[in-house]
Amino acid sequence: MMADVNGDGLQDVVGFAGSGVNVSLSTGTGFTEPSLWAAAYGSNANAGSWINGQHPRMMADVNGDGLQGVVGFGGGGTFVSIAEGSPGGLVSEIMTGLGSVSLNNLQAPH
Ligand SMILES: [Ca+2]
Repeated sequence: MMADVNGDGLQDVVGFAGSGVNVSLSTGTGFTEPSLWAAAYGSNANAGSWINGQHPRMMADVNGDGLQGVVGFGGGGTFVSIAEGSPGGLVSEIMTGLGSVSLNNLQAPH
């Protein structure tokens, strides 16, 4: 999907792969090589065993800072990661309500 994860006003490519969240930043004329921004929300066991069609994941600016982060709806609750604008910069946050989960359970959507 497309989302501005680094707040430069350019929509970046965000993919949920087996290993987790991969991002190709927009340069305005192209995109950077994809890099892993979070080893979570992926289909591999070590990325949480998220299943396409069962565990929706989307991009949203939940704290209004202009950076699109990840919101995932796993079986165990709602998971939110705030973008910090650089690779590795998807920081998990505990979301209250809608099924609160422990930070330690970020990678286990079930
Ligand atoms: Ca961007």
